[in-house]
Amino acid sequence: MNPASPAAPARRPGTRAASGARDSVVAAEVLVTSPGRNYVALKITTAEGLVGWGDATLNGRELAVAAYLRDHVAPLLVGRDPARVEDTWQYLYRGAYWRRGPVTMTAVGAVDLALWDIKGKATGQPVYQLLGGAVRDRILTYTHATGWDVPELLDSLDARREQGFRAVRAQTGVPGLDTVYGVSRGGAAYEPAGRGAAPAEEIWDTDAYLRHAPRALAAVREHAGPELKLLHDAHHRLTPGEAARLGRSLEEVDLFWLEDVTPAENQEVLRHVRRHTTAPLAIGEVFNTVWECQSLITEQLIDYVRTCVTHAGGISHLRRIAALAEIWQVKLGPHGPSDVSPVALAASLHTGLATPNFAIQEYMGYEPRTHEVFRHDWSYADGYLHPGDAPGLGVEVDEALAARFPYEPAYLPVARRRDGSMTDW
Ligand code: CS2
Ligand code: MG
Repeated sequence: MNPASPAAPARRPGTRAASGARDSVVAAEVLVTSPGRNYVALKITTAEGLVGWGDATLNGRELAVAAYLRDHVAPLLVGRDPARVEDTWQYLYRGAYWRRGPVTMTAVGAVDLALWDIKGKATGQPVYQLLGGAVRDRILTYTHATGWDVPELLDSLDARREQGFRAVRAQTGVPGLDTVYGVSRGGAAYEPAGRGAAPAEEIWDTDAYLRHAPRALAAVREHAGPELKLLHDAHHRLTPGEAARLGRSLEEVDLFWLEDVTPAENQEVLRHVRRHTTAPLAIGEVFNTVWECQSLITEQLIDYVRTCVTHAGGISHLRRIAALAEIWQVKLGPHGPSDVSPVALAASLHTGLATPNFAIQEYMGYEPRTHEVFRHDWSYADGYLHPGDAPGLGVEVDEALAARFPYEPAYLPVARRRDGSMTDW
C-alpha cells in the first residue's frame, strides 16, 4: 500500500453518521466537588442536548481518575454515538493497551454510567427497564453500626433498627487501641478521610482484635435476636489462619457475611479459609474486573461478590460479573460507601432491580450537602432501596452548588503494627 495514496474520508465506527441520523457526544467534562467528601463526576452532553452523569470517584486517588478522563478519554468521546454503550465500553477497555486497574476501570465505569443515563433519557425509561425490567420490587440494604464498646455498639444498632434497617454491619473498638478504622469514638466520623496532604497513621493489633471481636459480635446477636441480618468487615487485615479462626469463632453468631478477611491479591488463601469455616464470605470491593472474580466464583470460595459499579467498569461490566456469579450461585452485594457518589448508588440500584442474583446493597448514607449537590430519585424506606422511575439513572448534579465545595486532599488512615511496620490496610 502506498502510504501517500489519499485515504477515503472514512467515518470512525461509533461516530455520528454524516446524515445526522444519530445523536453524538459534543462534550465530556469532569467535575470535582467536595460536599462533605471528595467526588468526581463525569458529565457527557450530546448534540440533542441530553446530559448523562457518571461517577468517577476513587477515594484518595480522585485526581488521578479526573486526569485520566480529562486527558485520555474525553477527547475520544466527542463525536461518538452515545447509544453505542457496549461498543464504547469495548473501545475504552480493549483500546487501551494498559488494561484494568482501579484508575482505568473507574474511568471506564464513569463513561458507562453516563451513557446508560443518556440512553434512559433518550428513550424516556429508567435504566432498570432497559436492563430487562424489575425482577424484584425493592432492594434489601444494609448499613453500619459502630460503637467503641459493646453498650455503644448496641445503642448504634438499635438506632439503625429504628430507622428500619433489617441488615446491619457491626464494627467494634478494640481494647488497648486508640482508634480503629470503621469505628466511631466519641462521636467522631467512623470512616474518616482526613483532610490534609498525608494520611493519619493508626496502630493496629490483630491479636487484640481476634480476642475481642467474637465476644462483641456474640453480644450483638444476643441483643438483636435471630432475625437481624448481621454483617462484619475485617478490612483485609488477617492471615488465612487468622481468618479461618475468626470464621469458626463466629459460626454461632450466624453472620449474613464476613467481609474482606484477607488481602484480596492472593486469592488462593481463601481455599484455606473456606475449608475451616462455613461463615458466608464476601469479598471484592477493591476488584475492578470479572477476571479478579473468576476463580473465587467458579471455585465457590465466596458467597457474595462486592464489586462496586463504578470501580468495576460500570453497569455493563457489573452485569457480566453478575452473570458469571449466577451460574455458580454466588450473589452480588455491592460496595456502597459514602466515598462513591449518589450517581454510583443509583447505577447499582438500577442494576440490582434487574439482576436476579443481586442480594443486598450497602448503604452508608450521605451528608445533607451531598444529597443537595446530587439530587436523586432513588429512595430509602423500611430497610429497602429503590432506584426510582425517572428516565436514566435519576440523578442530576447541581453544578452551581457543587462549585461551592472545592476539592481538598483527603486520605483514609494507614495502619502500622505495634512494632512500627506497615500492616495491610
Ligand atoms: C468499607 C469501605 O464499606 C465498606 O465495606 O470497606 O468503607 C472502604 O473502607 C472505603 O470505601 C474505602 O474507600
Ligand atoms: Mg468493606
